[in-house]
Amino acid sequence: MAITEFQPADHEEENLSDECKALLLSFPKEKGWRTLHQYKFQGFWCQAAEIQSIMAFQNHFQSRDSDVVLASIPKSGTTWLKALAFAVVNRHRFSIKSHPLLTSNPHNLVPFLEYKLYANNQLPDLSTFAEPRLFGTHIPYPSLGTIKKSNCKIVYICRNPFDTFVSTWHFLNKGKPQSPMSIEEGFDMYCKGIIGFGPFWEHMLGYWKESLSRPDKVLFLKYEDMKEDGDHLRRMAKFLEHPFTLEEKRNGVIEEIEKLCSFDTMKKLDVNKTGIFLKSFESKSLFRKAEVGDWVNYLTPKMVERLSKVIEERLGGSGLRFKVFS
Ligand code: PPS
Repeated sequence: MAITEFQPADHEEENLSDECKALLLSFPKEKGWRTLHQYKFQGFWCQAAEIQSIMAFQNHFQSRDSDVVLASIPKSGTTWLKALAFAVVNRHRFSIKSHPLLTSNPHNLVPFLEYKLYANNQLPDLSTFAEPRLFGTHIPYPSLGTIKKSNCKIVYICRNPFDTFVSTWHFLNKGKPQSPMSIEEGFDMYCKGIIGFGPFWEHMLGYWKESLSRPDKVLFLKYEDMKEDGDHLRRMAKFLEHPFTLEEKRNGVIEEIEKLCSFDTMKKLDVNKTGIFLKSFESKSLFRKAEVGDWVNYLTPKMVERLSKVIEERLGGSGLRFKVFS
């Protein structure tokens, strides 16, 4: 197929390699949320620039057994998970008072494989990273390349689809105030599965099933449970082979980390009020409300009925259940 047939839709598509442009011609294409188009690549929806990064990641990344991979579909609590995991595995390196999380956004401390490390035609030198190396990703489980073959640990955070949708809709519209997408249109696409790294049900099921068959390698956390109590932090520390000692528990280390990574603390930090992450996003857009059940303020009864049906059809029988009210 001639590469010249590929018509870039926006500046993000202009910077693609010829190989990527040629491939895009063969992929199903839909209207994008943030970019003009999104494409179906390896069974999930993705923007063109990310497809190029993911292919580079799949060709070059060599996972180590000691790696820690923090996975999620966007707007499920990724930022929070990154902060918690970074604080847990590095707790002997930094004191709470001068902690890097007070001056850096979690996305800068735990880089995304697809948005950062392999973005913009880069091949990163990861040999200098301190062990355990912490990486973030939205890539679905089947497309994780060597991560699937290694014995590294994966922590997945999952959020109920109602709140995830509302959070996504707000976040993506913030990035394009001139041409916002209506909630009705966004909701229709979400229910059809046409959302970055989705369908959401396939993303969740990929990690859910893996967590059931390899519980020592994949930890499946739920945002709503995490909001309820600190047990998730103890579980995650144990899973990552950095369990809290009795002395740490007595000295309140778990509570200290919880407070450091809490929404209220992080939202108020200067770095998160004024900073930028991933080149063009305002860090403050990562910290909106952080509530369980905020969807009741946005979705009509018809929308709730439709999404409930999708969840039942796609996830019913899997054992995966969601808490949707606080
Ligand atoms: S991203 O862009 O995919 O990394 O976004 P992500 O972090 O996954 O999701 C953003 C939502 O998470 C809320 N948030 C938090 N909840 C609890 N604790 C902490 N520390 C925290 N930080 C961010 C954030 O407010 C977004 O949810 P909504 O419902 O939009 O408020």
